[in-house]
Amino acid sequence: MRDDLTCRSCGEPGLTSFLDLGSTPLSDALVPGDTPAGADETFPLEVAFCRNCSLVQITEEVPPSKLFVDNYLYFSSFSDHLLRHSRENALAHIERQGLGPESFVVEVASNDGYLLKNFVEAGVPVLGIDPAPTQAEAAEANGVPTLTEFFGIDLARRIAAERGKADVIIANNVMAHVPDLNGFVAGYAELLKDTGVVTVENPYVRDLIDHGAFDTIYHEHFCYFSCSAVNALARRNGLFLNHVEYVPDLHGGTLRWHLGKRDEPSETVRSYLREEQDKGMLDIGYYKDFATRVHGIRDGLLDLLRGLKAQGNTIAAYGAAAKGSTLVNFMGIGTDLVDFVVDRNVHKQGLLMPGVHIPIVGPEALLERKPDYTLLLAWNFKDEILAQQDEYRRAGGQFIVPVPEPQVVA
Ligand code: JHZ
Repeated sequence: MRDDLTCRSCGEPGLTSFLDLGSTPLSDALVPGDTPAGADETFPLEVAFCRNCSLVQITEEVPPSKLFVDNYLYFSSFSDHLLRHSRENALAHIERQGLGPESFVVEVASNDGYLLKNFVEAGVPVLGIDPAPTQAEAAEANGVPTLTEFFGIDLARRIAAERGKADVIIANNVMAHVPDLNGFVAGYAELLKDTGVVTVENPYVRDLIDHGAFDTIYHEHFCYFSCSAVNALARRNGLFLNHVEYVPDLHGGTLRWHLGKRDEPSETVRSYLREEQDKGMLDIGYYKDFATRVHGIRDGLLDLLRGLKAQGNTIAAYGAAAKGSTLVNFMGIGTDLVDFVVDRNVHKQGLLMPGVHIPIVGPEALLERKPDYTLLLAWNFKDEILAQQDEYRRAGGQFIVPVPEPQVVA
């Protein structure tokens, strides 16, 4: 029990800790090639549960200005799968809400404009908000007007006053990144028209736990959401959870929550809330053996990698993802086991994975250097990456998928 902490959402005093991943560097803080070993700053990474509103959250709060502004290199447009998913999402909004030139769509954490560009193409006015300057610049170049700021209630008021209220607010993979959760959600309510809809996507904490996806826990992600936690959070801030969609093949299992100003829940809401209660997700018992399972994954993967190495195999990794950083740092996988990491994101190439300092290069290195095995750190894009690396696989290269349990895929 951490009596020194209160819940980020409901303010309940005391949180129950259930997993300690040690002290790790910031997952997206990739470092230059000449950084000396041991120089990276690390922060405790511990996960806890709120017995009142059931929100899963980390205990440490690294300031967002440290996490997202300097050297934040995540660009949404490097996955074809995510681009397709986002386009479908935009088209569904346009159709369902009957959006047109008089409408107004706002996206929080609009990154490089990967999603809003679809509305722009359809003639729907948009505004992107993202504090990361390089991504915001890329969005502007994509024709997506973008404010380089953190979203919260003050900015929501300012936009509402200057531009009017929004028909649609989209917030994908951002609600987990916010320390002041209530201020953030109150901002949605402030900016939304009475008839408008907010859609929020985030990995589902049920799947994180059930699939052993411990590596999606890192300092950028303050919270890990269930429907029950989102329902309570929305109501506390003037919104209602009205619909839930499940996207199984995105980030290991994602939910899209639809929030609005009227309380008109569809059957999906009742059914998810009931299921979470029936599964025991509102109780610490559900999370208790997670640490044991995570240690099992660590031991299994380290045994596998060390065994392969001892037999003379060469090993690389695919995806300098934030989750990859949690995994290699928690497990202590360095250049003694993995020679290099490949990543399609040109901004990451030439840098080193934080902490363990494995060099990052372009994906062509797999065919050039033909490692016998490649640890798939971006396992959430398994189908896309395996298909794209068909030639490497035909040349004998094999992938290792780390979760839910280490597995070799020829
Ligand atoms: P990816 C991201 O986490 C970012 P990360 C963020 N923190 C978040 O909240 C979660 O998602 C949900 C590369 N790649 O997206 C691109 C290829 O090289 O799984 C990325 O660097 N080739 C906001 O960072 C990395 O892999 C490819 O074909 O854990 C994937 O990172 C593809 C598809 C990706 O997430």
